[in-house]
Amino acid sequence: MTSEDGRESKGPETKQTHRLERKWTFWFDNQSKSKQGAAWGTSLRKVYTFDTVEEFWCLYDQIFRPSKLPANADLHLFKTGVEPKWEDPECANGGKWTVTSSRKANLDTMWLETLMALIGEQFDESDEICGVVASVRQRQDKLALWTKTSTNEAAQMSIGRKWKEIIDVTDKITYSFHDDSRRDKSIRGRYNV
Ligand code: MGP
Repeated sequence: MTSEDGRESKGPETKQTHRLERKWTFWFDNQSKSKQGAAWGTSLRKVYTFDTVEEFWCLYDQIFRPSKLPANADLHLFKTGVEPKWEDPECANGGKWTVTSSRKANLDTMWLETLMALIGEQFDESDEICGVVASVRQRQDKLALWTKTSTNEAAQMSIGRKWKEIIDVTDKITYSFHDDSRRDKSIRGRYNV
């Protein structure tokens, strides 16, 4: 449709959408459903890829809330093309900042604040970010922000500080290397902020 001044105008039924800087993908892993002894990752599923603000809110309203999940389930939002696995080339040399939560309401709020910060590109080192994982566990729920280059301490510290501001956390949080988690579960964090 063309208006009188010659510019393209949208028809009455066309809704305007707001495109994000990049594409993001939600993943879901319901480990409570996976068979005993099954290899890690067999229940991990890619759920939905989006690149507009409108799709994000639609998805968030309908399903993507950690408090709705059963125990032992994980929900992920990762950059499209990056798989939420240590084995993915973007994650292989990376690590994660982890924050725990004992209240479901709190987990939901921190999750939403993190999602908005990611899709809104609020981190200065956005190239360093892989994605975020919400894990519902019997003991304690947690959120983990995965980043790409674990040895780049300056970048990780900056991301950790910014993340704490975003989710309004004042307690110390810890960064662990995927390499350590892979090799030896007893090795704890490498950086604290
Ligand atoms: P987890 O899901 O990060 O911790 O890893 P969880 O379930 O909260 O349990 P916790 O007791 O360690 O706190 C749990 C286990 O899943 C790891 O020790 C690995 O055996 C396996 N695992 C987790 N991840 C993220 C991966 C991965 O990316 N690749 C592979 N191969 N195994 C993984």
